[in-house]
Amino acid sequence: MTATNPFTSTERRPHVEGPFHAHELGLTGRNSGILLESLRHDVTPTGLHYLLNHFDVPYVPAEAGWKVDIAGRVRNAGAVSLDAIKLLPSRTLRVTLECAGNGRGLLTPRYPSMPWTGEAVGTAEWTGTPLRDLLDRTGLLDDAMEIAFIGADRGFDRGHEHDYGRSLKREAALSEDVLLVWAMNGTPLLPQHGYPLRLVVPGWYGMASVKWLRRIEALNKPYDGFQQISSYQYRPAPDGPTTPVTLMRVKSLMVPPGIPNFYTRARMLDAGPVAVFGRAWSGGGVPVSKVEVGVDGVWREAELEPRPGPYAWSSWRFTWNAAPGEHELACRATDDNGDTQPLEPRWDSGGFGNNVMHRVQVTVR
Ligand SMILES: Nc1nc2c(c(=O)[nH]1)N[C@H]1C(S)=C(S)[C@@H](COP(=O)(O)O)O[C@H]1N2
Ligand SMILES: [Mo]
Repeated sequence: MTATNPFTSTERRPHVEGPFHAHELGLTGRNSGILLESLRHDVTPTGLHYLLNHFDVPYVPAEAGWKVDIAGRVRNAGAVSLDAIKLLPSRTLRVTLECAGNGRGLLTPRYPSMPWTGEAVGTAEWTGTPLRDLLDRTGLLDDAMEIAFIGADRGFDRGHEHDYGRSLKREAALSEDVLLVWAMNGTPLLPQHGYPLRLVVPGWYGMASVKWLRRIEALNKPYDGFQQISSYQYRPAPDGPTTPVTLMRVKSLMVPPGIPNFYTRARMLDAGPVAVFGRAWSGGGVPVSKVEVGVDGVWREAELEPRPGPYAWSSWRFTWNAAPGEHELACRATDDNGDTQPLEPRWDSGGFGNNVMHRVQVTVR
């Protein structure tokens, strides 16, 4: 690879194979995934929730004085204080969030970015004001077709300097489930999760849920921020057409049974009945209809619990009669749209939306 100046090069980074680059390892040190064993918790303890920050976490010592600028195609533009937002009616929603890049590190070749394997997911109780209530008070003009959300973090990607920002179409933004959130699991947001205010867009991949929210702009044309049009686009062929990344795809994960090998994370367990436990979810409020567990390629249906809310993962259970030897366990979910997790990763140029089945290698003694 020829050395290019990352502040001026607007090229997409060339795909790589094999060993992970020091820059990828640097990103895995900054952005953590859930520990698979903590899938047991219905609500992920806050410190175990996954994390994805593109730039630096803004230093916000206190929420006093935090304001959100409301601008663009609205009747009443101006700054609204967080205090005023908190006085509006609030809701708490249990939401499973997953990073759109989850599984990127499993693709060959892969795009050099955060090389998630499968752990970029978590479920939290998010408390905030429906965005709709704020927009109703602000008054959207008839020609406002998109609402953009801008965070307080800024950086460069592929030569573009920008504040992290994303938009929603007017109709999506006006759903009562899109929240301006100030609390996670009953306590103020942690700095790394967007303190003091963030957006949470249930059912969507995580990139839509803009943290450190400081500006809301109503637009009469499509938002053209970098994270909207240049990143977060599916590209099944490197130079082919793109489609925007939006709702989460159906997915499942299991708590790896037994005890781990420290380095490989392969599992060791005793022969006999094993209670295998996991989670499954899909996007857009679509329920999971079925989870199957594969033992050495033979699939059987798991017992699926009803989900506790339209945006929260479901739990599932499966009893495996483990016989001595080497085995591969796998799980895959299907949702009410009839979408099923693929057995092989679907390649994507930017590494988005990889919802391949989850596989775990097990030694039974
Ligand atoms: N301002 C801002 N918001 C952001 C991001 C960011 O880097 N900056 N990352 C997004 C991405 S890609 C994801 S997956 C989620 C992660 O949210 P979490 O770190 O609270 O789990 O935040 C989203 N919101
Ligand atoms: Mo993400």
